[in-house]
Amino acid sequence: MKQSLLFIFALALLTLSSCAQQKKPSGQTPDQTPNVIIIYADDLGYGDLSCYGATRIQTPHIDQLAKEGLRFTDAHSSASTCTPSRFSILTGEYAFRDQSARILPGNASLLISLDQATIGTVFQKAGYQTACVGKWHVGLGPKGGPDWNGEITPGPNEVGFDYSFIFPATADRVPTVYVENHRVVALDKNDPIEVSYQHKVGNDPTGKENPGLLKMKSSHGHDGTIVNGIGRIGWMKGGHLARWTDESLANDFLAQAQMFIEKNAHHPFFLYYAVNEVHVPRMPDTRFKGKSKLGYRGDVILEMDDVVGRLLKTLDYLDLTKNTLIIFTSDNGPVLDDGYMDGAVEKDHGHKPAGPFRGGKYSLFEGGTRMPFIVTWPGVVKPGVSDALISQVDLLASFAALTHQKLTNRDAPDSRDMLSSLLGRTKQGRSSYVEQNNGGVLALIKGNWKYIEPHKGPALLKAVNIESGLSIQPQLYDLSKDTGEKNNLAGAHPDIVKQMAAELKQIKEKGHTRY
Ligand code: NG6
Ligand code: CA
Repeated sequence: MKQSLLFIFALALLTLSSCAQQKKPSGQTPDQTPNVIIIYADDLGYGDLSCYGATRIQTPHIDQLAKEGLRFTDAHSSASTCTPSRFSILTGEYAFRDQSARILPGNASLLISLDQATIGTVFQKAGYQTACVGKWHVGLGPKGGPDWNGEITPGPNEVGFDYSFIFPATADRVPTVYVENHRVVALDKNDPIEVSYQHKVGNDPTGKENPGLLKMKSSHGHDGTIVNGIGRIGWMKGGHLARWTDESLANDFLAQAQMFIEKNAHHPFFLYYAVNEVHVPRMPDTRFKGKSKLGYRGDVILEMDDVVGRLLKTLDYLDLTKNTLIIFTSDNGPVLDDGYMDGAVEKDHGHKPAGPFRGGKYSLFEGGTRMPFIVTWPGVVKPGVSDALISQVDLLASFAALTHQKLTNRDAPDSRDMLSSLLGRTKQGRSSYVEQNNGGVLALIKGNWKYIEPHKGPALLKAVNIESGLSIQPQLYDLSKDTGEKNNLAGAHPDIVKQMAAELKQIKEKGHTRY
């Protein structure tokens, strides 16, 4: 009798604990494993949001996130261009370790190895449903590139995402199509897609031959196939029904993000939501054209703020806000003229897209990698501002910690568990970290010091009018006194230069920094 009572008691306990494990995240108390959303903007600078000091533009929805969450002032992407930054945020590995992790053409093969941990696989192992919606730009398909007319694999679904709705590279690169899981959306077998970055394919007009057909002229490059009145990089043939309309990009991605959230309202989810804004070609939804008075660049910032607001509303509506951790950040610094005449330069009206920092996209100066970075998790993350030094490369290990997982030495070689900093439990950040430009030239930040390794190259990137941060002399800046990186102290502190150069060399040779 006693024994059977004990048995029933044990059974009840077991049932209770398994119920607790299966409990739905919706409406939970906030200390349990949350849903996680990364909103990853494109080319959005530190100074582009009103919560980061912009006065010429107002971003009320993102400001609301900043008001309710933790706003970081010293958070970084790992690179000042897209592909390496995205590679790092996804894999927790510094992208300079892979020579091919540079701005990729639209037909490049998948950069991420199938046995590599990603932020997606971390959440999958924790039992989450995962999705990637938006810009991808880390390659698709096997060596030689993807088969646009068949199964496109491997891609996001093979590296940690249960669902994906993406465009392959950038909005200015062919093919200008959506890929849902393994297929081009609205593919027409009678109009097969062909893509080339070497030579013209097909008979569609190009920006070079038919500039009269353009609704937005290019300032440099972008003279390949014209899609939706805009010249692209590269040439494409076919897929006419599948080609997107730039004006709908923000809405289309938002709709997919919302559907994924809705579908998983009663199941833990992770959403990597990589919005297209504010990358070129900037062609906002008609509701936003002219709204900012800063040209289309300002208009797409407003549009991005609007879609963020609508995403937050969806979470509210589904009663998920309380148990959702959101990170809002960007992949690299800002640029005004990135190859199209869209009014960004003429109408900047004193707006400072990189805030107080020098340089921007493509640059090794802080403007290239110092990012807006906001974390919200109501009831857990206390509102405030944090000066902790963190890098996007840390998200993988931090998410592993959030979901109580151990990483092996094969995983995420440069990702550090910064969960306490991200949640505001400490103001302490990393002691050092590495950032790079698109060509893999490196800078090391350690304490107050920033060292940029010597490298040949133009000081000014003329086409985009951005200082590259390159010099054949070593550069050393004291960021605690000189955020603008104006005063090169390398000559005054040869010992520090030597030490930092040696450390950088060791970081390169060792192949990892987490262990
Ligand atoms: C450059 C493009 C630029 C942009 C960038 C990638 C030209 C002249 N410039 O080569 O428009 O597409 O690549 O941007 O073609 S990123 O944000 O994806 O890194
Ligand atoms: Ca970018």
